[in-house]
Amino acid sequence: MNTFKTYSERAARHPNACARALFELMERKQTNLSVAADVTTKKELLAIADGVGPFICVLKTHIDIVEDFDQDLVDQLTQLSKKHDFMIFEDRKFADIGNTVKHQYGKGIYKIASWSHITNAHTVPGEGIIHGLRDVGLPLGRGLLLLAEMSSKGALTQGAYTSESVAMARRNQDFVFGFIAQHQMNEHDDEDFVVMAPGVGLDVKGDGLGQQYRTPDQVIKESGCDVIIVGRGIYGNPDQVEYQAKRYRDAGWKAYLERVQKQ
Ligand code: S5P
Repeated sequence: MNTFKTYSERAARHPNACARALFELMERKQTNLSVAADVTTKKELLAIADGVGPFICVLKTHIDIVEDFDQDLVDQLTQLSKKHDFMIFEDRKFADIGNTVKHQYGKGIYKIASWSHITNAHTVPGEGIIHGLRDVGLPLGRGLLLLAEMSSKGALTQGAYTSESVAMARRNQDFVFGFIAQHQMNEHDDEDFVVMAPGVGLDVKGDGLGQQYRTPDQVIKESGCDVIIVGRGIYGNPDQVEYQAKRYRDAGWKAYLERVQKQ
């Protein structure tokens, strides 16, 4: 099973360029940590990106919550991604018909496709959403994750919804390289979807607004996910951002090593 292979073994065999680049980066930096930097000012976002940069493989953004967004923010994030060697993932959660998401991805104020290596989409509108995003993203070498399972309590992303989402990914593997989910999704050896899992915390179980946390061990070792996405657990206390990033990086990497040693 691919779950028990190392990230570099998976990089060597992966048909999707975005997945290959991510696995190579993870092995090079020895990290499977993605930080969700959900802050509302440019200054805070850049400070977090620079502080956690050495410890992460992916910086996950919600660019539309930044009150003083401008092109300079994107330019500086891009420079930081080169300086620290991480990928940028704009967590846009597209959810409209193909024609609309094309514009949302490539145009408007944010021009997400021009700077974000990875983005994601809900599958609720059907496969046209993937085709619309692919028209814009594939020529730029971008990759897409589908939301197959959500971390929040009562999420409707289960059963047939999840399996249909996986089937959509299977039919679009040139652009779709994985999922936001809570478990690994591969059904056989020819399949190697990357799973990034949010809802990760070492100290608390929830946030009072439906979020549910599991530990890096549960996510990486027991559920076979590849990347842990951690937000408030890392930036929640501004004095401890780097300390917590190291702590989660170490916990995620240890869980991965233990998993691949089982093979
Ligand atoms: O199912 C999901 C999918 C996502 S992308 N649950 C989530 O929490 N997320 C995102 O992960 C969410 O938008 C936020 O940016 C991050 C979790 O943040 P935390 O502060 O709860 O760790």
